[in-house]
Amino acid sequence: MIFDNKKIQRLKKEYDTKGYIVARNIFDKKDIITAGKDLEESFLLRLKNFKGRDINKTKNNIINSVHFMNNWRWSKKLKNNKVLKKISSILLEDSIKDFGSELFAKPAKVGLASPMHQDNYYWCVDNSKGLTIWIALDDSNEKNGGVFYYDKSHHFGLLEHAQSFAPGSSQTLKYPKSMKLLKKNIPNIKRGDCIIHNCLVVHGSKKNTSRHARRGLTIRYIGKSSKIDLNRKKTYEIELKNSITKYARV
Ligand SMILES: O=C(O)CCC(=O)C(=O)O
Repeated sequence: MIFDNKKIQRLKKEYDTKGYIVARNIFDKKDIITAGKDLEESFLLRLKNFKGRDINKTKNNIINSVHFMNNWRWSKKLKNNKVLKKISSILLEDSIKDFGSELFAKPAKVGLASPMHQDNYYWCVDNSKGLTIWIALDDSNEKNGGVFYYDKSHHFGLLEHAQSFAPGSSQTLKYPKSMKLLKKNIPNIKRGDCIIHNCLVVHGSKKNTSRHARRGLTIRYIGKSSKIDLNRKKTYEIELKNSITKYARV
């Protein structure tokens, strides 16, 4: 796909309207396959015995999510994609600042759900200029717990959240029924495609009960002019601590 200015402006319009877009064929498929192999055969193996709040496992001890992927060489490589950087800056209407990288590995049969949420409830970015680039390391769709979105939900601003007690996704919307007003969509995407979503759009994913893994690597950017609201961050950290303590007891 060619991402000329006209195409990018069209994507921006869609992003502003819906809160997310799908960008296909940004990466070389071969690179994504190599990255996926490196993840399984090297990076995740090294984390096997890692303990701490930044990694979450299923009940049978398979890694479900990793919240510090910045050091993985493939995160660095994929993050360097010039087209992605240009699109991100245009969508944010600002220069971009790196805001970390995560893995949602969602293994076959046992992959955990992510309750519906807005990323900015976790991030606490004061001006809400933030986005996530969700890169599909496997095909992702309704059958294997693909990410769902509520179209236009970013227009609601930051919504109230409550503790979810789900490992790796501690927060969820306090009033989920409010989303019934909106259209729910699960983009059907192929390995190497990506979804770019606004940090205020409501999204989540169901369990993966299929025979196929559904690995998504996220790269996140905020605006250069953005600051972290430290009071809100403090509240969130307390909620997270409570959630982890309670989860550890069950
Ligand atoms: O990959 C998933 O299942 C959830 C992703 C997510 O919540 C996010 O990228 O913020």
